[in-house]
Amino acid sequence: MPVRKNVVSLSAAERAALVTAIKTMKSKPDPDGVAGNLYDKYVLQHSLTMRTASPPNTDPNVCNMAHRGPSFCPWHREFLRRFEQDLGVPLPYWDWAADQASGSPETAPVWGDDLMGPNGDPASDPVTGRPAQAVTKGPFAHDPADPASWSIIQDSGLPADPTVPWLTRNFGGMQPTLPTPQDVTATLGVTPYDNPPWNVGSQGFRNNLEGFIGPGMHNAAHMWVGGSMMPATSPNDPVFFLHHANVDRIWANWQRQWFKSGKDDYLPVSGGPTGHNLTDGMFPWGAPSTPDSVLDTFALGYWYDDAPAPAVSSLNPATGADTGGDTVVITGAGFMGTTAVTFGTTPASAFAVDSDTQITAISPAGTGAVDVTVTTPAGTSPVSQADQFTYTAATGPQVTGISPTSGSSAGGDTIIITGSGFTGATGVSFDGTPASAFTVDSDTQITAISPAGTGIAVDITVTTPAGTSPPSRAGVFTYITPGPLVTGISPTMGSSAGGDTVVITGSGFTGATGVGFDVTSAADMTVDSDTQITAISPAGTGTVDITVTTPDGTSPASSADQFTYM
Ligand SMILES: [Cu+2]
Repeated sequence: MPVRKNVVSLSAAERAALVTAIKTMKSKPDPDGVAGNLYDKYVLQHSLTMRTASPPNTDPNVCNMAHRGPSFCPWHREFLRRFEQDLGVPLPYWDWAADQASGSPETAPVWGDDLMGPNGDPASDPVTGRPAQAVTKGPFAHDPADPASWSIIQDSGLPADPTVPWLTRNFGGMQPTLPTPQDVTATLGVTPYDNPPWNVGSQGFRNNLEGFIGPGMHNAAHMWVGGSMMPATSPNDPVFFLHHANVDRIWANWQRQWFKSGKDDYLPVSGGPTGHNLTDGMFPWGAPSTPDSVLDTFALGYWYDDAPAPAVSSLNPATGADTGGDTVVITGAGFMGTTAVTFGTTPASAFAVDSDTQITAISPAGTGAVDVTVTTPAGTSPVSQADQFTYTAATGPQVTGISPTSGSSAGGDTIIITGSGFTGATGVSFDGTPASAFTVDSDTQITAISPAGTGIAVDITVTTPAGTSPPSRAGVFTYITPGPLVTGISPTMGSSAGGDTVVITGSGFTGATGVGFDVTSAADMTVDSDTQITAISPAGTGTVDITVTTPDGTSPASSADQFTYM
């Protein structure tokens, strides 16, 4: 699974592979046959989406299919996911707030000649037709003499752009500074995700991150770069994708910060503009590309290099019975997306991720001292003194199994109870009702006779002078009401004169003493097996229930036993 790295962390080989992959997309065809090449497909798709209002026939500057509304975050996540698949290498992100904090964002590594290339040249060149602010160095400089050089495109639905085909940038010209780390922290603190009227005028995290309110964030970074990053065709500048990976990373960190707090949900579920509700198909892809489908980056198969690996800082309690079954609260960090919790090498019997910093787990059986570890796609928690769980020998009796696990509600069944600490047992209980009789066969086995019972599932417990066994899943006994049950008849119709052969299927038929067609007894009957009776119908009219009577009772009437006279 790809890890999206900070662009400053890329190796020279990774920088070269990224630039090659981007330029290669310009030489591949658009599979849709709309744009001139695979890269430009994304330029036109972004521009068209930005020009398409939501709801339809309103103003796209109030809300469009991917901006100025709730789907801003999920739409660009899906857009980048598709682009990254076509790119073939993981997208890095441009952490503009860190560059701003460095004091010289215009010379940050992202603008190196082996990455995105530098700011535009303020001077124009009438000889070549080069406009002011054209990028003249690096991999994405346009050169009219070199057909393989980087060319940007026009969207015919937009006003003509005289700079095309030159990539232009104008650092700080429109917007003097990039957002700061403090701006990022403040934005991460905003909840809920979004609010009515679900557009450019909304309060909430999304509109702060998009930048129409608050410190400007996404919008401010577009404007600080300027030039080709300004119009709806902004993916013309490949830094668009590094910028939006950073925007997506901030959303992922917001999702982690508020994970399971009740404030982390995507909004709206419904009632918002078309394409912006939780399960709306997003423009232009449609379902299954919905906001709901992109909420979990782990599920999408990627995450960012600042996603914390899990770490365990404490257990409560840190000790438990060697038979397992104890509830253990695990505290730490980086638990979002947990795929496994282990006690030593044994998986927890069960676990629930309560928040990014807490997991509740049920201990498996074990011995001695073991490390409790948590695994997410981002890694497994390192073992430490803080994660040690110590098993202690259970005192008193323990039930670890029963056989059979079910019996008659009339009682009288022989139940073998296995476990430990049974020597000297003074009582065996079925949910409070004493066993009719029991024999301690050994320290690990008791034979008990079930009492009559009415409960569906009851706990069998053993009491000795050392205590009573705790109820456990292994000791649950199910009472079954005995008696015959009819589950089918064939045929389901016959003559009103009687004399038809009817095969009755079901259970508990052994020892049957009668078959009724309502209140009239069958003319004849043969018990073929415990699950089948062959009967001869008596004369009758209308629709009747066929019932079977044994010494345990009479089968209840049901739709499965209905026979119609014709
Ligand atoms: Cu956009």
